[in-house]
Amino acid sequence: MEYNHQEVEKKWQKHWYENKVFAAKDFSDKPKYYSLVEFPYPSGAGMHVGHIRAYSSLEIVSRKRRMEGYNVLFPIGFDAFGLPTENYAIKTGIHPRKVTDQNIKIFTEQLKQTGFSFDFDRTVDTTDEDYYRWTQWIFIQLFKNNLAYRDKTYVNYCPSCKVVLSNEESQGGKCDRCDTEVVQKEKDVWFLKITKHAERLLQGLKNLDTLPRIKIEQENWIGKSSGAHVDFKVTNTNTSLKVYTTRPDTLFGATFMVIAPEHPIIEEYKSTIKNYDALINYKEEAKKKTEFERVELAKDKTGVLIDGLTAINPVNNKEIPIFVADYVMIGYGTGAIMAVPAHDTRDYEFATKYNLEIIEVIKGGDITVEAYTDTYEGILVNSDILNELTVKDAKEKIIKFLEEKNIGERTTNYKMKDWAFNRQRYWGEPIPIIHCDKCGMVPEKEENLPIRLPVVDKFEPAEDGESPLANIEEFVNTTCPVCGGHAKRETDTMPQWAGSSWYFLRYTDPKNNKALADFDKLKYWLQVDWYNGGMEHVTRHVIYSRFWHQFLFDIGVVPCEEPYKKRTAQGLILGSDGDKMSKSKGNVVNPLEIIEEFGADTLRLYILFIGDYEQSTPWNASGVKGARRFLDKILRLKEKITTSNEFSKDLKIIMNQTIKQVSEDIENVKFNTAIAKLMTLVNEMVKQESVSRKDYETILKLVNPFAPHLAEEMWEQIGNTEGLVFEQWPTFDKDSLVDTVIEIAISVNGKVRDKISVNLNTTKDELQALALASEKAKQFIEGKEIRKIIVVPKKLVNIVV
Ligand code: ANZ
Ligand code: ZN
Repeated sequence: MEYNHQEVEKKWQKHWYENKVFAAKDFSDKPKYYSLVEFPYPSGAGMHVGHIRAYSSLEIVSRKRRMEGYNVLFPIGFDAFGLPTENYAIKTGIHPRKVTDQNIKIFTEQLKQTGFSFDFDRTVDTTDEDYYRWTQWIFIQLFKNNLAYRDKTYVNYCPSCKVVLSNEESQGGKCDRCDTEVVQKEKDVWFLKITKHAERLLQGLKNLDTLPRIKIEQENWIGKSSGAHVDFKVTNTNTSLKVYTTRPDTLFGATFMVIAPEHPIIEEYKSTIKNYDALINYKEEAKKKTEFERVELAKDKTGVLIDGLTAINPVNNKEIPIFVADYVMIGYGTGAIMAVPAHDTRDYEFATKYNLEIIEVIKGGDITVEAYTDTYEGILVNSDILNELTVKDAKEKIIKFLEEKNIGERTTNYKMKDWAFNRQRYWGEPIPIIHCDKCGMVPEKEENLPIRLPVVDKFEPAEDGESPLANIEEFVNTTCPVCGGHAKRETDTMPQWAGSSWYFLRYTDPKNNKALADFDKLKYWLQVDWYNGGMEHVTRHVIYSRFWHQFLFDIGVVPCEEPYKKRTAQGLILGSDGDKMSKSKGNVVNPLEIIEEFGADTLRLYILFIGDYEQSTPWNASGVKGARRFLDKILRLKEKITTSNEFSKDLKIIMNQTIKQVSEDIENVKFNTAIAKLMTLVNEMVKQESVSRKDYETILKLVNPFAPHLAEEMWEQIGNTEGLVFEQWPTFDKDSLVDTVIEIAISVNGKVRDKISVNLNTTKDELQALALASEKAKQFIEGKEIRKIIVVPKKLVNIVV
């Protein structure tokens, strides 16, 4: 029998989507389940296999949940602001709005061709005016609550994309999008004060159900450390240099200080410093390096001694030199450090290079070779009041000492920085702020939202990196919402992360025009029960959206403090050569070709069978055919089903085992082993002369989340009139998971006269008794003398008469 996948898949897709079978129902009595996948950027290239893998986990879970009786919200949308569309617009002159609409249409078609059970009526598009109106509204609330501010600072700037990048977007010192080396540029920047939430973002991780590595990445990003501030007096002045240190216990080993090239004390003591020009030159050089180069890469530490200023170590009153070096960052801690070369690797390298004093204060290493950085075993030496103490005790003691003497205090620090939140690009949400000469910066009136992007036909940023909106008079000139006078609009737009920081809220009420979403609907649907997405978004998008959510909770807009209950991340699909799929390598697999040739079900199955879901795994074309053969086998099994509503005797155990394993594997994102088990079961079924109706219905139900078109079709072909979507998920019988009952033959004088079923562990004596009690055997024993009874365990009992 040939399976016409094209016809069958179209038929079911039409049925599902036209009848809105997957529509989530607000306030239904069923328990709710909110499964969320990271929404795609609708690029012109359309869907690739990576998208399918990313959505498949919760596609399977959502289909299973519906069968378990849940009211499931499984939405999808489009994160459509951003550079690729804008760059395409610059190249072709086609307006980004038009490009976006086209791409969304294509993408939606492709998602439907794959059979995803999304609720397509709740689709959101971050570039839609009715959507970004609320993104702007949130920005205004942040501004009013002092969590959005403007400042002049050095920012990461990509000279090729001509945009300011956040730290998150320039990890490794390279532009996230084009890989160009990032440079530091002084700019007027909008910041969101995410650092205010650092501790809450850390605490909120405690209840997040996720893999340790996902938690650790977020923890490292937040980067909490605890230590102390210590004041070092600058010799012969009233000023002191404050440092942040995680190792106040090593204070007696601090033999010099290092400040960042941008440290303000250089300007303050310009006239006292004899080599001011050299310091300025050094600062200019440092500007050319990225933070990554300054902190991580530079094996060869550079620096300049400040000639004319020295400091006093407050615990031993020794005069120590002060250096300027670019391995100290102005934006972290206080921008100044006490250097302890004996126990800090960077300080050690620096001290060796400049021949500075190295004093051992922790016993245990060999400081003539390298810095000794272990803090677990060490005991303090050369440290006066701290001698003989452990590192831990020494820390406590010195902090108390510093606090008593008023020269320092206990402090906590976070590596995380405020979030640079503006871009000089066209295709983004305009920042809804107005600059008035009289009133300063004021937010646009909420009733005037959205501030629409003006329709233009030139999208390029100006050469100096100004936003293209700055050239549009009608946009820029406006009246001040406070005094009514002439004022100018902010012309920068928001970064792409804005729209994705709250989209999951909009899904609960996508068409609301009075609020970003109705509070009761939010209350019904939140939290997101399970969120799946890319590992690379764990530190950026997930932290950003948690920050916005916590803020919205604080101002009473959402009902819970944390948005997500559980988070997983899929691995990449690599090309068959093991490299990352890319056009230039020619190893990209087009999912639509596979859907065309083998069917969406085959593709879905194969993508989940390919390897462990959370690991990267290469593509393998021959595996696709194997997936298709599995489906063909299921199809052919229909020919041999009986009417029985019991499991076939020979299949009962494996049926129960499969139900158990598939159910559990899905919850543990072990889709590959779930499918392997289903394959084993189907092979067993193929071997049988017949299979019961119950056997067949069960395999269809179990396969349904993976290959829903075929499952629905066969379900209908065997006479069911209601679809599989809300059929009950199979349950297993605990007592039928292992084969415990065996058959024993009872023979008289070597001839089999009866067969009995006994438990596997029945003893020899019991077997003998059971044999003698057999009515059938009795007929041949009656009136005769029993000479011998031979028991072969697990096989037979022979009675010799
Ligand atoms: C003395 C010391 C002795 C340090 C020692 C470390 C080891 P984390 O854990 O990352 O927070 N530091 C402080 N501010 C800095 C800045 N702006 N740029 C570069 N380095 C800076 O690191 C805190 C430690 O990093 C601080 O503790 C300081 O060096 C350095 F055996 O102080 B430590
Ligand atoms: Zn004004």
